Amino acid sequence: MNVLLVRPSNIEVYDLFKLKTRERVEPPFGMMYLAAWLRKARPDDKVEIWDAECKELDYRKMKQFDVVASGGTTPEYDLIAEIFRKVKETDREIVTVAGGPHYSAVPHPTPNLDYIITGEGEASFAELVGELETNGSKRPEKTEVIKGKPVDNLDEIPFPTRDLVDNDCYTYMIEGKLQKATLMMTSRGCPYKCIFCHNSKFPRKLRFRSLENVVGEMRDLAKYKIKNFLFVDDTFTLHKKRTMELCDRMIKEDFNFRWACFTRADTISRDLVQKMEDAGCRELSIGVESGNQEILDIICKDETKEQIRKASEIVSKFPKIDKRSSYIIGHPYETMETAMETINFAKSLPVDRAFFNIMTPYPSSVLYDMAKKGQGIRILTENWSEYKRFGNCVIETDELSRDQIIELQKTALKEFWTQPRVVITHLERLVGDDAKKKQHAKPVMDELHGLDRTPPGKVKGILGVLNRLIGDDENKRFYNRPLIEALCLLGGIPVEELGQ
Ligand code: B12
Ligand code: SF4
Repeated sequence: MNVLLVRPSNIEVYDLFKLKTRERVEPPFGMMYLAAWLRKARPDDKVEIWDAECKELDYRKMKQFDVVASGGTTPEYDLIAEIFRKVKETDREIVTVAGGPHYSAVPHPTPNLDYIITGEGEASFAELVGELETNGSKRPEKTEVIKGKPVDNLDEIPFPTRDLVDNDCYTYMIEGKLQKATLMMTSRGCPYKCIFCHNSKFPRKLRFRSLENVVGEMRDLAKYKIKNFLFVDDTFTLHKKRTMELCDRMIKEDFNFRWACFTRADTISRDLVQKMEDAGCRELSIGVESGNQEILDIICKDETKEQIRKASEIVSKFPKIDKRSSYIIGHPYETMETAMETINFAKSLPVDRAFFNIMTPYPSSVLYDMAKKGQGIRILTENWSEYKRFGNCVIETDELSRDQIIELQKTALKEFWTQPRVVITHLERLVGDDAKKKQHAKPVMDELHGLDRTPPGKVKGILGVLNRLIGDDENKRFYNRPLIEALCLLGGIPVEELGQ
């Protein structure tokens, strides 16, 4: 059988960012796993992956395939539906299959779609391709839904098919530079049930790959000249001993990778972060979500503000690691006061980069069910393409309107990023050891020292210095983008005026 896996071009998902550019492109990882299993289960099949993020799709060439499959997240839904429409327009006989997080949550029959596989797709997709071969690619009258069977022993899944994609297309911001990078996943599942997350409604059984298997995949990365990656485990540091052992192996093998990961505050300890830094960790993302303990309890974060503060203090001692903390505005029962508590909590932590998302009730979460019932939060639209967390809002809470939530996101950006200490840290990073740059930035930094707030009247001057230090270095511009946007907001300057 000839099988094609297609990843949509999802740049449109990011349209609502002011700057309409993406700073990174991740590989179509789920599809690379599907292809890996298919090759193992059915070595005689021909399988290809086309990634519209890297290369425009050529629908005429699709005629050569028996099966075309695609999938993705909720805001990608319309893009995927359009792919299936065009596939069927090209040739109705091609069998279409969808999967991934959105279709798992909303497996509704759809025109142009023959099959949906929910959950982890590897084994069931290969099985379906086998059945299609046996029955001569017979298509069902109406979309048929198949429940995916997860693979228990993750070591049985071959490494994702990096040979089927153009690895040079994929990048990640590491050490302030956009670099060639890939994704790695050492475990599946998460024992927590934060109500806004996929895991709250569709928990995956927690499974770990053996360290030998993970290290084997890392050795394999040399073939593709890949030196950087993002671990996409839900919580990379879930089991401290295992994480320490993995880092020890990475150090012993002398891999010299630079990598990023997601974690939870309650899994952080000094010795662990030290080991991670030694093994090449250069970015740590912590989901803080809220600065109000009652809200943290409502969303089932299962964490205290104290734990978050302690973890932030620990990671602040590791200068090589970029700390990303993320917050959400628009939780169920959120009020102006609780949202401001979140903003002030973020400001009080010793972190210099914070990201504020607007709560979005993805249909794969318990939050969606609460929002449908109006439990402290309500859904305003089910137009899935609007389900993005930046600059758009599809909800209101009992106390906050949609517009107030959008405004609060801007307030958060402005309040956090224009703190003099945050501005100074970013200026210092741009200056580095360069004496000339230091001299140029010194007057502005001196003016900010000791202040609680950046005076709006100083914004133009700071932006001038920032722009000069950044010059035409796109990496530096991306890295400092939130700071630039926040300063523009504070100074009442349209971002577009800066020519970005
Ligand atoms: C890395 C990541 C990102 C990266 C890159 C994603 C990418 N590769 O394009 C970034 C940061 C850009 C990102 C952005 C967003 N993300 Co994200 N992301 C993830 C994360 C952490 C890992 C994804 C991954 O590689 N998983 C590993 C692979 C193996 O799993 P998988 O992709 O799910 O694939 C398996 C199955 O889904 C299925 N499958 C997948 N595709 C297909 C196709 C077919 C045909 C079949 C049969 C089966 C199938 O089989 C695969 C193998 O088992 C997941 C959480 C998670 N742990 O999975 C969230 C997750 C996918 N993201 C999510 C969300 C909400 C978003 C955003 C919408 C958030 C936003 N900013 O607005 C955006 C959307 C961007 C987009 N392009 O769609 C949600 C999706 C929920 C939903 N209902 O859609 C998740 C599940 C997080 C969560 N826990 O809720 N994300
Ligand atoms: S948000 Fe993170 S900790 Fe919470 S359930 Fe999802 S993956 Fe687990």
